[in-house]
Amino acid sequence: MTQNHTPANTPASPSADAKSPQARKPNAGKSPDSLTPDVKIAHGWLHTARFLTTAPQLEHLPALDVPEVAFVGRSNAGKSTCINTLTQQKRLAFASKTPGRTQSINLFSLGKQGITDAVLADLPGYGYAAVPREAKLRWQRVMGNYLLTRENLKGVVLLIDPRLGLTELDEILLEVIRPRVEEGLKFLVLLTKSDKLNHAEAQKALSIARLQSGGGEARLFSALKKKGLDEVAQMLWRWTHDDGAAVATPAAQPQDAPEDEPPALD
Ligand SMILES: Nc1nc2c(ncn2[C@@H]2O[C@H](COP(=O)(O)OP(=O)(O)OP(=O)(O)O)[C@@H](O)[C@H]2O)c(=O)[nH]1
Ligand SMILES: [Mg+2]
Repeated sequence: MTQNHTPANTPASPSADAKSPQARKPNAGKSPDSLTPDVKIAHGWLHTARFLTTAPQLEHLPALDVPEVAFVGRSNAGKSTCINTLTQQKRLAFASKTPGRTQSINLFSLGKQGITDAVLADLPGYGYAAVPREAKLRWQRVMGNYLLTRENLKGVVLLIDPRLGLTELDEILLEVIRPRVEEGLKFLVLLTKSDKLNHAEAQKALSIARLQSGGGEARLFSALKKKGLDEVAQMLWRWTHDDGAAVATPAAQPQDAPEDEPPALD
């Protein structure tokens, strides 16, 4: 099945608006009409997401010259659901109650009028106990190499289920990317499924995540409650448009996406 999506027609003057002070204002819980133009632009841009390609191995990934943002984290943390929520598309990335659903690196193009100006990468999760040891090690190597060598990688969103906290594999990932973060790679810890926590638990999880990630950016997110959506959308927009205008390349031809069952929130 080819996944085609119609780009949203949000009026955009990205370079000017992305730099205004309003770009830093969160708008959680506000109706679309009351959102700042920056939030509308960020959401309109994310809504243009379309499937680009899937790569079971690193060498199958196309070399791209547009900024790429990778969604990484434990199996079942909510990476695919987060991408679907941010892009307002139900089945762009394959989400499932069964851990280990995403098995390849899936790329999604972003950009209006078919012009790709950034790419989102949905990575397979790690730490799922039922995966054979060999497959686990192979995947850890692939992911490590991806994070270290992907030239157009501009940002990493590490998704954590706050009820589990940072696992050993999350900490290894933090170590792997630390040198690149020091060189300017954008990085965000996103505490997913925050709808499962009460306010006090969520605030505590946020403080711990900030400490454990070395004082980096951390945010609460809930696909179910649409929490954190505006902030993350704006952040992704800024990461990929920090020069005022992203390099535009002709849109790559989308390939056929594999079939899958619809997602269900747990
Ligand atoms: N309650 C709640 N459930 C969520 C949320 N986000 C994701 N889920 C559920 O968590 C499960 C796993 O979600 P996925 O998006 O498939 O997780 P993933 O990180 O992509 O998993 P892998 O592909 O196995 O690495 C699904 O049943 C989702 O519906 C959320 O914000 N709240
Ligand atoms: Mg997934």
